[in-house]
Amino acid sequence: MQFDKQLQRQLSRRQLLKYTSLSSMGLFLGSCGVSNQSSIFQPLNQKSGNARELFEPLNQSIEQLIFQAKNPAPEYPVSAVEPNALLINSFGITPVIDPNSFKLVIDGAVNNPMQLSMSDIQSLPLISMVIRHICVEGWSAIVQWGGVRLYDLAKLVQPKADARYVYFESGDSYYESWDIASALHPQTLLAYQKNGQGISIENGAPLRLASPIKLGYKQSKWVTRVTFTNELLSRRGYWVDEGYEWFAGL
Ligand SMILES: Nc1nc2c(c(=O)[nH]1)N[C@H]1C(S)=C(S)[C@@H](COP(=O)(O)O)O[C@H]1N2
Ligand SMILES: [Mo]
Repeated sequence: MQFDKQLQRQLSRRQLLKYTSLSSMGLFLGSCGVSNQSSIFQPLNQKSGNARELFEPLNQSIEQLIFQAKNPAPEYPVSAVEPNALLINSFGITPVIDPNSFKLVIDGAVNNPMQLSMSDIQSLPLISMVIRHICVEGWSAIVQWGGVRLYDLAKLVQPKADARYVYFESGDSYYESWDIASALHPQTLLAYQKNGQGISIENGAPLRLASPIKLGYKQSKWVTRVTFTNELLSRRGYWVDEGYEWFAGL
């Protein structure tokens, strides 16, 4: 995969230069997205000061699971976008999250738990894809999403070898869980753009899941926390716990 090689090159160059502080991340990855030189990746624990440790490839056991994942889902040209077809579908309140103070927590079965600001996230490669969003309520929409691959975030936090699931908590108390292969699939993004603009609050700002390999109810909006686990907990998903299928693959 071309993009992975690119990221790998950037990261190994960084390793060669033996940067020990993550505060230089914005400088390096700035060419790929919005640069933010003052940003630092804020570790949740003491372990993480060392860039070498953070930018290693994922461990073999997890890479194998990802390669077993199925082929890419279809993408569309930008001209196919249906700007009005994406209906807002939220079970309850619409949380308003201040993007300036927001920190995405990534924790659980990982070696380097982190809290990332939107600037940190936007200094990682910006991936854009035009995909079909499908809601089980009988509507679909071709949407362009822009954001960061969960795979790239996983490279920072380094899931442990026995991590198998990823939990997503949302600002409206929605929750979801995914198998790790689908979560780290190259087309699974934490998106902050929709149809070329900043994502609206109703569509899940500042960060929402977007992936063409899962049904609409798996695409959590207002994601505040990503937790890797080695087992599936009884609380599996807001709609899943009402009887909808857990895997919900397309
Ligand atoms: N946090 C949260 N995420 C959510 C939902 C929700 O109610 N809360 N609804 C889901 C459903 S059923 C669908 S189809 C999509 C709809 O996304 P949209 O409102 O941006 O069109 O969001 C999904 N993600
Ligand atoms: Mo949905």
